[in-house]
Amino acid sequence: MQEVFDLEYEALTEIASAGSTAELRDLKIKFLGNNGLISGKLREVGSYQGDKRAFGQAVNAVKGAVEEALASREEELKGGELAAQFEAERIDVTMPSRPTQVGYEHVLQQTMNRIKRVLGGLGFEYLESPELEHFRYNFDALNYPPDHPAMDDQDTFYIDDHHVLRTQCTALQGRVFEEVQQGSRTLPLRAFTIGRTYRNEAVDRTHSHTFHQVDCFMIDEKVSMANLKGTLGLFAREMFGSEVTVRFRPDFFPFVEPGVDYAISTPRLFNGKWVELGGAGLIHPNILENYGIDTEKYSGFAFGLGVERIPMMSYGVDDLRHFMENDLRFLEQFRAEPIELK
Ligand code: FA5
Repeated sequence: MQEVFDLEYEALTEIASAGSTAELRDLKIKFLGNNGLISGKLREVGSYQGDKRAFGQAVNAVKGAVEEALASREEELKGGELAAQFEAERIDVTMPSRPTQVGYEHVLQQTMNRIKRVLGGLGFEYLESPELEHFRYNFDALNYPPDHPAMDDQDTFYIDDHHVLRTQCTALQGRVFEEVQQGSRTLPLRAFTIGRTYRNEAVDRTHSHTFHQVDCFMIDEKVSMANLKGTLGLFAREMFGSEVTVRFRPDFFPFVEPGVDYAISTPRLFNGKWVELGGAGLIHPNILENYGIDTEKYSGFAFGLGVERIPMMSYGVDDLRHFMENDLRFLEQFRAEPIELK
């Protein structure tokens, strides 16, 4: 019988000194589990040599006492553990927060916004235009004779026999002149578009198969090369600052007569080297006449520029591929207004 009391003493002492609920679980198995010490004693009752009844009662009493001790010690330990867990997981509300990442518009988008502001300020209306274009707007409407070699300069991606990924934003002209012809748009007019342009071209520092152009034109009475030069001079100063110099040299495009190429130079960049931004000229009278516009009364100018060339010149970027590669180390240098989250 003494061994039963010894067992009770051992169990209660170990329970009292258990330091965690995990330890308690082990003790419960040790004493009360199927193969536990107290369960073993209960099995001995039947074969006990002596007062079986008193032995059985004693073992049961020990079992009850151990169960009770386990339960109350578990309560104590649980409370402490929960408090420790809360302490460990306490949130310090006074800690400074992590800075939120703010998005910025891509440098090309910033440039296009700027162009829109400058040309919009000069009274030109911004018009959207399709990237997938009818062959006739991209070429035929622009006075390209069929199979003219000038089209080879703008070899492109054909979608089918009649549709191409546009090679030049000048393709907008035919669409607008059609509206004039149909009477839904009146003269004088000033319009421009900006968008993605495609050519089947080998990629190098200054050329890509996918790039952006701004194309702008006006028709009014007595529009001359002086108006064109004045507009492009002003555009250059607005975009690049007052020290910029502008150069025009004769060039050929089927849709202008005379035609020029348009280059700028600034002492700040590329050692003042001339960089060609695009082409320009007076809209070819053939085109105006094709759309029923009276060339005795009206004339027009047009110009088309590569958008990538503009930030290249503003920031001294010597390779246009940087604009397409989406390397944040490059793009994060051009932070204008953060994008407004809606
Ligand atoms: C044209 O595309 C004419 N439509 C411009 C024009 C409009 C002339 C109106 C007269 C009147 P050009 O092929 O030169 O012209 O291209 C104009 C500009 O687009 C180039 O000066 C250059 O800045 C840019 N550009 C042309 N090809 C590429 C290319 N592969 N990658 C990047 N920019 C290009």
